[in-house]
Amino acid sequence: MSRRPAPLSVPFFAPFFAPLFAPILASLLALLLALPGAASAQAAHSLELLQAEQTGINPRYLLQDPNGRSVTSEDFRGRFQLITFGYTYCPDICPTTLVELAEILKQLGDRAERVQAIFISVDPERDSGSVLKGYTEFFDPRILGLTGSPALVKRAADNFRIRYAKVREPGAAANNYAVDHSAGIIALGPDGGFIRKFPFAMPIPELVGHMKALLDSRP
Ligand SMILES: [Cu+2]
Repeated sequence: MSRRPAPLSVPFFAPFFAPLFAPILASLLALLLALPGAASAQAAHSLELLQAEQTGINPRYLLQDPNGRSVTSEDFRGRFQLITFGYTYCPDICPTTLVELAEILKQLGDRAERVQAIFISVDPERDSGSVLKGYTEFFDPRILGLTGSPALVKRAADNFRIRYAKVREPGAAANNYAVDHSAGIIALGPDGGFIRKFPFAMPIPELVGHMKALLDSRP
């Protein structure tokens, strides 16, 4: 899925926005929590098999954390990974998805220790380590922000079949652009293998239900 938001003149995540931002997040969360979830476990399982066969995802990345340390997909062996791609200036998709990741971690309680949530920025030019860290921590300190050189980011996105492209209005300043990007959350298992992709804005009760089932299936 791809969206084409209008380029922003100010970053979505600006400290002076925080007071405005909290009520927006609260209403977004209320909306997501209210949506019904009804997929049966059997149907979900069949869907996962189908997706694994069809996606062609190679779930590998080599990127950097906000402190500049190298992080690879192998670093989280033994734990599940929930990975989403985006950028901190994103007006809608990324905030929604990070609210979802934060809620999954919260609702899993202690079991969240077996899950690493990861936000990969496809906008390394603007998403410096400190910007990325501040952004993910706003939602939940357990969400790890990763990015890297444009080449490394491109390779990771290609591996995960994620598309992204800058969109700049004619005449806009060089650093004033939006980034179209694929949405959704990709789940990797404790063996590092691709499990499934959760579509954008799947209701939180469904996401949590799927994650509990996954944790149960691989004790
Ligand atoms: Cu986004």
